[in-house]
Amino acid sequence: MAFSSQMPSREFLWDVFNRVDRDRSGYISAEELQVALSNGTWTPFNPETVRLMIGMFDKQNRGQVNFDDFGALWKYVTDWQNCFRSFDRDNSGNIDRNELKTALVTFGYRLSDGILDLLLRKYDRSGRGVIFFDDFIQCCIVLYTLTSSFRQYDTDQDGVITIHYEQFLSMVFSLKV
Ligand SMILES: [Ca+2]
Ligand SMILES: [Ca+2]
Repeated sequence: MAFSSQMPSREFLWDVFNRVDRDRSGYISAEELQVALSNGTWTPFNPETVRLMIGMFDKQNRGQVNFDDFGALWKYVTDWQNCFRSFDRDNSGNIDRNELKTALVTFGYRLSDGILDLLLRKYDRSGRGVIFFDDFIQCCIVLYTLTSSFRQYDTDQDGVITIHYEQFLSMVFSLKV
């Protein structure tokens, strides 16, 4: 895929869309997207990441993406690929602990080493202390979603919130993760 994050031509997108839409239904399902995406390993692309991405661009809430929404999805995936490559300093095809730390600081997170290790453990599916492309996206989306949710309650922005049990439940259950 191209390195540029500019929106490509409609013809180009139409061509990609038709290749991804294997059953020619006019919609890209989670299964079709999963087949089209590559995480640089021989393992299937993380289905949770696919589901999160379809959910973001599926305006009609059908669990599938039509051509109108596909351009935005294509750009989103391309931007993530560029982002991943830029943080994968040693071109190993994965993100190690130091690379993850740099990425999160660049995104504006101030997290302790304990949380960094927690994230690494949770999203390191190979057990080698590294995070692959698909899991990196999931990690960033979940972290972003949790942080946004926390900030809604942290009105004075001191990093501390006091919430009641039911507020906590509604906070957790309203999360799209
Ligand atoms: Ca289809
Ligand atoms: Ca690396």
